[in-house]
Amino acid sequence: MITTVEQHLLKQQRSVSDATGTFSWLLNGITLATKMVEAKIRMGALSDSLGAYGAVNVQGEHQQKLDVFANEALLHTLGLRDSVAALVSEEDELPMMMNLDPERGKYIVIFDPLDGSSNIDVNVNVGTIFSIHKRVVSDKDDIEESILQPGYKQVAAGYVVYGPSTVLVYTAGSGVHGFTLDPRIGAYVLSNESMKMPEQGPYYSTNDANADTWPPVYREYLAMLRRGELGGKPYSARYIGSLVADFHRTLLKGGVFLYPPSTKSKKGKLRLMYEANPLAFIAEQAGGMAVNGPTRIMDLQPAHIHERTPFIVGSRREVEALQKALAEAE
Ligand code: P6P
Repeated sequence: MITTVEQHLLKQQRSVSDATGTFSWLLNGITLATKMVEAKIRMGALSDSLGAYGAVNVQGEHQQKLDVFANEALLHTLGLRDSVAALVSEEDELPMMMNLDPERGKYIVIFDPLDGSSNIDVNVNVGTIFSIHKRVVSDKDDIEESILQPGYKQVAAGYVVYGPSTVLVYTAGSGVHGFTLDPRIGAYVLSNESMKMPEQGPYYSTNDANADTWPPVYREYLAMLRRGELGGKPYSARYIGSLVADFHRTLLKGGVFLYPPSTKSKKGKLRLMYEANPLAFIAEQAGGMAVNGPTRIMDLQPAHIHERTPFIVGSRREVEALQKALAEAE
């Protein structure tokens, strides 16, 4: 008998005291939007949705048509959820205020609607990433305080990787669970319950074209992995250049993904709120680790919604070895 993501979440929700159907209805909005995106991606060049949209987003990136479609799909489906107080999107400069009634607008949803979209035209995996916070109820009820929460306060996080199959991975704080979209019935069906990241993996994943701009300790660390000095065999390299795909492989096979700081960008390239934090939550729930170098990603206090961070995520063995190397290099 199959278990859909909705059934799985409701079963989980029963174990969370103050949870109501509101949260599963919220997640349902996200999964619906990803099915709309998947349908477009699946058509590839046969749909009218490949190529550039002809505008530049807040990140200064040329938007692809699918970036805009994915963003609009999420804004539409989540906009219909009464429980959403505010939405934050990689594609939009400012948060979108929705239901500010503190009695009903209980959640903040933060998302990268289509990460890695430059890969679409070459038929490479792309992904949707989401992070969910509970609204902070305080006397001043400052919605900004509810939006700029550190990652350890997330109530849920997940991603969908669109590839040979379409896979949803999420955590609501009780382990990491994977679902595969069954196109015959249009439902995400449980395929990997309680996913665990291997203690150590065979791969490192990074864009080493940037190696000359990194702090030297990162070059020395990767050379150590290549020589097999962390125990086990010498490492192999895997880099897809699509964060969700590189992360998903690391979750399943183990190893380490790195986007280090560089002289080009001291704070790295990846974004804290809708890339690093949600993937860090999943990594930790699966037994892995996620740091910016010295500091745990989920302990970082965000200063603004699009801030960037160096991002190293993966198996405990590799991340701890990097932190040791950084401490010794100080
Ligand atoms: P680089 C895609 O543009 C992205 O945001 C992530 O999906 C990916 O991990 C990273 O950038 C790749 O960056 O500099 O290696 O091309």
